[in-house]
Amino acid sequence: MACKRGALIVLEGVDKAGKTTQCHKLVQALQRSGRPAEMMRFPDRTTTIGQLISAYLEKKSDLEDHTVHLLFSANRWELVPLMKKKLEQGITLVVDRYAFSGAAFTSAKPGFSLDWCMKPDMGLPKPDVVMFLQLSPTEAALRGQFGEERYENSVFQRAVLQKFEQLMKDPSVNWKVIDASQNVEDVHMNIKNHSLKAITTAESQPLGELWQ
Ligand code: 2DT
Repeated sequence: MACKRGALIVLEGVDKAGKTTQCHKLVQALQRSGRPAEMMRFPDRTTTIGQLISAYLEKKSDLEDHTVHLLFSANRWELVPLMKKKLEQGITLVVDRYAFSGAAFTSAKPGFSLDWCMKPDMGLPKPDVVMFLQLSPTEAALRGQFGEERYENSVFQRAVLQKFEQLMKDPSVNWKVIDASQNVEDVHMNIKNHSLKAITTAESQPLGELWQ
């Protein structure tokens, strides 16, 4: 019998919501319970495309806005064969940001429609669940200063949050909103419960295609 596929689990949210911490905790918890799981993150700054993106985010280079949007998308597409292979091997992938960050961040810039921003990512492997770690801009600010990278300022983050809210209205995606203002362990339990359900569902369902 072919092995059951792993689940594609995505964590999204504005800066400081705790995505990376929660991704690590989830992978550890799944592994400890005997479920194969690995973490991925986008942008994946290790590839050639990822290095161009990283230089842009660190403000070491400037890139035209459409161009960088397409690079973020290309950075996901270049990893699709690896993602599919791992999922087919029964490995659950826990992903820190995905196409939703892509669409939300670029469409928060002037002159970009959400529709245009979603197009390059249409057909990507569809997550079995997308958990949005919700934190108000006021609470995010209480968690400390923003860093020095591009996009790390409260005005832009508010615009990004509005775009995420628009994306979450799409019923074709299995969104779960997580209250990220709770303590780390409570957030973790919440995320783990949704993930276990997604893993069970994924076992009997083929991987879908995003936004189509
Ligand atoms: P972190 O590496 O700290 O998560 O920051 N971004 C991300 C985009 O603009 N488009 C995308 O497609 C993705 C995945 C969000 C990465 C920064 O890059 C932004 C914050």
